[in-house]
Amino acid sequence: MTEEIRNILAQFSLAAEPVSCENCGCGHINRTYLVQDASGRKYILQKINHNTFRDVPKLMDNFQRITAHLRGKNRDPRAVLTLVPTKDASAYFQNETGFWRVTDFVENSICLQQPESPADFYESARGFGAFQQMLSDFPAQTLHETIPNFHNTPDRYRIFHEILVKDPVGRAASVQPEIEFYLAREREMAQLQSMMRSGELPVRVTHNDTKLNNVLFDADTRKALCIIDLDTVMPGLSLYDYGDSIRFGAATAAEDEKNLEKVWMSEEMFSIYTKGFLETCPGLSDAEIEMMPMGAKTMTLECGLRFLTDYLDGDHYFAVCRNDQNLDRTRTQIKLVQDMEKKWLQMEIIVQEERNRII
Ligand code: ADP
Ligand code: GN1
Ligand code: MG
Repeated sequence: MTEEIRNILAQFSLAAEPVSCENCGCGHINRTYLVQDASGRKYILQKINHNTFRDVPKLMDNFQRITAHLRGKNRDPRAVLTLVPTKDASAYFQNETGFWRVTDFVENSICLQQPESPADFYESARGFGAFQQMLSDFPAQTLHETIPNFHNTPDRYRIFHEILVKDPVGRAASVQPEIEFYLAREREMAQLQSMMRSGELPVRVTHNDTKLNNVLFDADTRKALCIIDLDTVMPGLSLYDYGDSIRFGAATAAEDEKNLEKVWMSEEMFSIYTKGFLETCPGLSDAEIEMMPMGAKTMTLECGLRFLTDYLDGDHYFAVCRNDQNLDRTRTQIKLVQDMEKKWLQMEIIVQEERNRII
């Protein structure tokens, strides 16, 4: 354990002296460590990415209010993230390097990078659907926007155009087909935002980052146990959560897979996730359900656009551990969108079938 980490942990009310601290998880944004103390209790220490989240006090205010609300609806303490306060009762500690927080490690849980079976993906859908349902009576407008315009796809295009014009690291010429792909779909990708503005799609409290590795499963029952990574919980559309899960978990290969022949969207996974989400989130409107295929496509396209923008900008936003990783990520997302376009009619039929099954 480094001296810095030891000093940071000394600020928090751990049950006993910390004895070990190691890197943990595969998140692209925060730095995450698994800590153990002399009593054997485990914790998660995180350095919150201050470049991504500009107002950490407000973010932590959201975190505390959301977890308090969820705690009122769950009997199992492991089902909701629990903050460990600092010795002066703050939710986070700030030093010269940034902002730090500690939560209890969720014991006897597993975190998957890809579903190992359709049942895993179904359980994740039930976890995220229930999360949204439990927050349906939380006043969305009182939450801070931790990243303004996070899923405003037209605004993501605006930033893309800006970077494209600047081409700061001279990469644009080498990725013309990818750039063309996104430009060709710019108009269509404004649909969710315009339906939100017109009131056709309701604003809810949403998680906004519903990758499979942001839900912990119970190691014994393999059921969804705890939704984590709450930094982006803010007002949004249900389709952001539904769509982002499909983008990640219905893909047949890793987000940065180089061999695109291995990458497509599994209809079986699409179907099972839709079923789990509809079952646990009964308050969805007809328009929200009808737009589910569009939610999946928009979130997949937007994420790929963000990877490409970051690649053109010189890889500053998403953590990378090798050259061209953001470009590989872009290409898998393009392949997924192309596959969804081919399977569009089937996706619409699956959504209708799953909905009819529930009614
Ligand atoms: P990021 O924003 O970087 O994705 P996360 O909050 O998702 O950060 O944490 C990264 C990883 O750390 C998770 O995918 C999970 O494996 C692990 N993790 C985070 N919090 C906990 C927790 N309370 N208990 C167990 N594992 C956790
Ligand atoms: C980031 O933090 P993490 O790894 O769960 C990103 C998401 C992207 C995702 C792509 C705050 O999620 O929006 O969809 O990477 N989070 C943020 O893997 O930008
Ligand atoms: Mg995460």
